[in-house]
Amino acid sequence: MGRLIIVSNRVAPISEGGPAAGGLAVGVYDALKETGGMWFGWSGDVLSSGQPQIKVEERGPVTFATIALMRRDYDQYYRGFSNATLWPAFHYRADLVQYDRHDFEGYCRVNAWLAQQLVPLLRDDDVIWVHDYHLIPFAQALRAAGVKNRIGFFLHIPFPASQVLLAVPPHRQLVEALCSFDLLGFQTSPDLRAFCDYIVNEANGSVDAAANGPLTLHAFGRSLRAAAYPIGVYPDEIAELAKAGERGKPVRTMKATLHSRKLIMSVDRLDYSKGLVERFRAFERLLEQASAQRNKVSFLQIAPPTRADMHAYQDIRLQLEGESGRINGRFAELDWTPILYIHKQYERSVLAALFRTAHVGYVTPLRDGMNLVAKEYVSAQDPENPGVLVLSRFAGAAQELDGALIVNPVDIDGMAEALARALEMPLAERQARYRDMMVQLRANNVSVWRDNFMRDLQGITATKNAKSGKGRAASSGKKAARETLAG
Ligand code: ADQ
Repeated sequence: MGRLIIVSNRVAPISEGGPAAGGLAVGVYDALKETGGMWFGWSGDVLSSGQPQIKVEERGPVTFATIALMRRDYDQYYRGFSNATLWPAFHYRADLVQYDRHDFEGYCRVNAWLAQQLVPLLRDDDVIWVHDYHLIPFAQALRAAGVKNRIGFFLHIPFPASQVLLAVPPHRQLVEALCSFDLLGFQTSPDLRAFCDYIVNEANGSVDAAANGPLTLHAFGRSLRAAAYPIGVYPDEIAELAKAGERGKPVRTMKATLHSRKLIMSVDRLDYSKGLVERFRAFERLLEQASAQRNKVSFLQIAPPTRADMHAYQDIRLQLEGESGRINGRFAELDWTPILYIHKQYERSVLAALFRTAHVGYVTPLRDGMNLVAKEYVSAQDPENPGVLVLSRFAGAAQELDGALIVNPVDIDGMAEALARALEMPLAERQARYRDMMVQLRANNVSVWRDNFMRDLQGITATKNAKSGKGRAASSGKKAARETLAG
């Protein structure tokens, strides 16, 4: 097999075990460090003048090839079309969608430019795996540059229902561009279904169901494959990190602060899709309605700011600071602050150890492609005395984690009830729910996610080359590892 070439907007400056607030960085790096290969993308630097140059660095089995963006490219491609248009639309926030046709032109221009930068680094047998919404036109651009390699795409965020996608003016160009990939991967079957719905009802295309393995789609004069590949974590590695950190300083400090109170814990990038305001209000409702919980429970919200130069993100930050101040002002006592709201990033080992200390993992996004925090929280628990996951039905993870208490993140009373139930849940029920979820997390870890996607991508070429038409090998049978439209 040729090298695996990962392409994503941001190539994270990851040092082993260090902080990496972003699910794509965590998942992709975990997947790539096992197989080795190259990771290509933006360095995170923005230049006001000069000419960006590719920087190639070897770190263990992984070669990092990064390049800076010019200021205008950053504004149009990253802040503009990717994060002011696609991000809100794909998270069902049509009310927040901002569209500027010049930003879309910039988005396409940067995709074409990045593709041209990658071409000289490619070998004929490389397999290219492109990640996320910043790079939807990337395969089209590589094909225009004559690249014939297999190219797959994985969407880390939700794929919206057609009626929501139509709010993005160049929706048709975007879906046509997606059809230049050989294989499309989505987080869940509802995302896959939404994409197929667009293909059939808006693009006049067709979908051939498969008994197992990816669907075959025909649209815009091309045939491609598509399936759901839910991203995972390494649950046993996280469990070890969490156990090792149990007696560490962060956990000791946290326990000293708690004074035997119970802990509800959330970790998110500070983003309006994560449902933080509703979450704070549901915690407030818990304190209002279950007065016995006052001074008996604290809520730790860790939320490092991201995209801080965008208005929508400044707004959510201000709103949350207002809410936490208001709720603390209302309920705090001399020896108790109900909400601890922290903006810092932490090392993965510290987060894992804190998760193990928390009686409730409180993960309630309004929409989320998957949500790795939900999976990390469960993985970090002590099997003898596990905590309870309270999880939004709109996180992709809710498709898999049946053992969680599933909530609707706009139902403040419902979430407050779920918190109360989680805080009081008997040990036997907590253990049973934890065991169920761990079976699922182990069966569908990051390697399974990567291997299933890569096998299907390789399988497409094998089928094409051999012209056998016999399709791909049978699946490994692991539940939810590859869901089809029927799944
Ligand atoms: P994100 O929106 O970033 O990811 P998520 O999946 O929860 O969301 O991943 C966040 C990651 O960053 C987790 O691994 C978490 O531990 C880490 N993290 C968050 N805050 C941190 C902090 N303060 N310090 C250190 N680490 C922190 C996108 C999609 C998701 C999808 C992932 C992966 O939006 O839906 O699950 O990609 O596909």
